[in-house]
Amino acid sequence: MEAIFSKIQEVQSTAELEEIRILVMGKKGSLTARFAELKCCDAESKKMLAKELNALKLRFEKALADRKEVLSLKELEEKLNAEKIDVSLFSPSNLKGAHHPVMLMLDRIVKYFVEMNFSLNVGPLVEDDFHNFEALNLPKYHPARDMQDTFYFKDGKLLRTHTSPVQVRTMESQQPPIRMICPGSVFRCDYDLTHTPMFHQVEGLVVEQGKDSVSFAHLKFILEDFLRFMFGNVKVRFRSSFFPFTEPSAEVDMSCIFCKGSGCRVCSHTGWLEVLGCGMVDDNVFKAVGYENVSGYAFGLGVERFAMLAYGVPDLRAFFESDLRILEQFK
Ligand code: 2NM
Repeated sequence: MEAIFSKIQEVQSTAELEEIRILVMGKKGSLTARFAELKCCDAESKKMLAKELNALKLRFEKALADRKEVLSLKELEEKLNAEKIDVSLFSPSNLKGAHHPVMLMLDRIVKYFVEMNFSLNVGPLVEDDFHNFEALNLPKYHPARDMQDTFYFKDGKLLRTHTSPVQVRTMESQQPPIRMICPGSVFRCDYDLTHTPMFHQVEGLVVEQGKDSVSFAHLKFILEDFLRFMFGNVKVRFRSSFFPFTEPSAEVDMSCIFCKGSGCRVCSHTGWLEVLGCGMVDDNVFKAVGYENVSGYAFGLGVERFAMLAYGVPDLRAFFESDLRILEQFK
């Protein structure tokens, strides 16, 4: 046994120490075997032997623990030395940050409207029912308010499904004239090849005092001019449509930028790409914010869709996977 105590002082690693522990105290260990001897002797010698073995065991455990403390510290120090990083060394890696393509596109969209004298407004992502739905002429039980499309919180609040609530808040706190855009993230409970639960929108709103101050012609001009700024010399058409918050409403198509209108896979062989929604703001929206005798137009677009078209990105997921091989291409 004394040989083992000197061996404990000699070993140079915690692994070797563990081998010794197993040799002595393991299932088939030498000390374990001696404890087994306790079964086969009379009460008096059992007492004496037990006393001796227990003392030996305690001494052995203490020797192990003391040596382990010294060796662990030594091993930690060796590990730290081996993994030492000299932060003052020149880095051979050349990774630099860059703007995300969706943000590049957003900047370009914002640039156009700021040059056209629109102001920029932002608002909360967590909204209430009134600002996201009710004030926008989306009454209770409208399908768009379905749990399936909207992320609701337990208290009835929700994640905004469009940026229009920012415009409602602006109209509540300001009198016309209003000339604004509101860029930002919006949330819908939707996830497939062409939808992500979070995406970015830019919505615009122009309101002036007087029933006939702002016309559909103003709306047509600004959107046509905007699309030519973004995509070059495209053809633009307005298709009659429906939104609860505008009347009349229209969807805006531009000639396909990939096939120049002759038909391809991107435009489903129609020659046209749908890029915007718009219309004259519904009187019910003005009523909800306490406006009287005004007129105005509004429009909305999805930034990811614009980025896909402008940069020729065929898969929406490319914007959300943070794959450097893709992001690097937008430096
Ligand atoms: C769209 C299409 C048409 C819109 C309307 C409003 C508001 F607040 F003034 F009523 N904001 N945005 C609007 C109108 C949005 O997105 C496709």
